Amino acid sequence: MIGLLIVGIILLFGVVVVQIGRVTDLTAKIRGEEAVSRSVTNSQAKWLLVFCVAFLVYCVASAIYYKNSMLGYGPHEAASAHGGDIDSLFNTTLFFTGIVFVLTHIALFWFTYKYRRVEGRVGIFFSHDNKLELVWTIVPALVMVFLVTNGLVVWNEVMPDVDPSEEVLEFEATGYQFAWDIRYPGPDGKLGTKNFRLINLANNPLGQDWSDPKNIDDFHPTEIYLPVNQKVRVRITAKDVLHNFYLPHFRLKMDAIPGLPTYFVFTPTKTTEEYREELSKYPEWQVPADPENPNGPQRWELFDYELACAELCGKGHYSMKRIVKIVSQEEYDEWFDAQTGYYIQNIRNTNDDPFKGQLLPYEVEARSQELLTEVEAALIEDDPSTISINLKNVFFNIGSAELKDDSKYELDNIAKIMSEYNDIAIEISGHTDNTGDANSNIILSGERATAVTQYLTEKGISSERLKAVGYGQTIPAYTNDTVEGRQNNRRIEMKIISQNL
Ligand SMILES: [Cu+2]
Repeated sequence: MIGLLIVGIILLFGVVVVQIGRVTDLTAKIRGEEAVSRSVTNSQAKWLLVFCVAFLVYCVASAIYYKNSMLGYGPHEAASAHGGDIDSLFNTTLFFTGIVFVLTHIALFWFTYKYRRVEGRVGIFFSHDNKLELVWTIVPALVMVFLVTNGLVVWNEVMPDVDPSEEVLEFEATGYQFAWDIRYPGPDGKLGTKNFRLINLANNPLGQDWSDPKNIDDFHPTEIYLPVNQKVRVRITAKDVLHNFYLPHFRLKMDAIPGLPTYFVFTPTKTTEEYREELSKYPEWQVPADPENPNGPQRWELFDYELACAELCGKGHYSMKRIVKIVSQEEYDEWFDAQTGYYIQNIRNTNDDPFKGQLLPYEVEARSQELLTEVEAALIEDDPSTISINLKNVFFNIGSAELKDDSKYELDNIAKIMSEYNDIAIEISGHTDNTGDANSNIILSGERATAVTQYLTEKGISSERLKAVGYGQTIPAYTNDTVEGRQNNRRIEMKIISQNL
């Protein structure tokens, strides 16, 4: 309907223009061409002056009216350490180009008025003037030199990379059609290596090389969290076409190029909360975020920094948005601790895992803590011997009592705990599932328990504090009807049988 209306208006406008032309033609014929031409020129020249004034007033008025929506003004002061420099660079440039803009327009329209056609006036023949040439070459050159120098100074302040010895938080952003993959280093603080040949959209979107230990704890969060006042280095790259990593509130914009990683170093200086607080002082932000829900939260309350793609990279370009939260160091640490590595969540012990069936340092570490907690919990019981502790990281070769290498972590931990609590004696018991001959199961489980106590003796624990028993299949802890249950039943347990030796 609106489309039809617009077409109608355009058609009518065309008809009006054609009719005016005809009327002008007719009057010209009646009054004589010359007189008509003079009057048309005069009125055009005056109207152009009016247009010039109206245009300049409109430009200035709209700039003032929309001031608080523009970056660098009102509530939109830069939220990063370098942002102020960029804003003042823009303002300086705007100051000079603004003067040129206004003067050029005044000159343009004033000249069309002043030099309109006047009966009997002839143009001056003017071929060359050295002074004029010098003036309009030197003045813009000086202004340009000033602007470029100023720009270079800011560039050199904003763009340097971090010193290798400097402590920075580094994360990586990879653009693709149409989203960002964000990757943070885990507790080791280092991003793992990547290889584009390893990219697999199902379970390795970035092509991380899992045999690199630095990759084990890298995580892929959905939101970008950064601690306030912490220097951050973003590694920026892309997987398909050109994208652009754009954080408008931090005055950060950098191309994301496939095959050519770029970076940007910046320091956020305002938390999301502080920015919201700033916005809350402006009436245009004190309105309900959802007009249909007038009592709901206001616009400023729902504000979030965001990452956008500033390259027209395809038809889903608009959807390349990610929320950025700037928080206090404590909040950041809390968020960071709650993240789980991509490898741990998606790859560990699958067929893509190069470490399948092996213990990894983070698992050894976690288990060591867990075992100590279990022992301490048993020790505060009235009768610790009622508590069976499953030694889940003790492994044997199939059908034999030969300990696998990875068992040493668990057993070394037991030795350590027994040296610390040097007044306890323990029973190590072997258990099997219900497959095979019951008697041979008793024998095998006994031999396995003995292998454990022998290892502990070698580690300096007195054999008087150790007892090995084989229970075979007599004490199943799980059902023997499932594969998993049977696997869990094949186990080594530990019990504290006496205290205060
Ligand atoms: Cu893009």
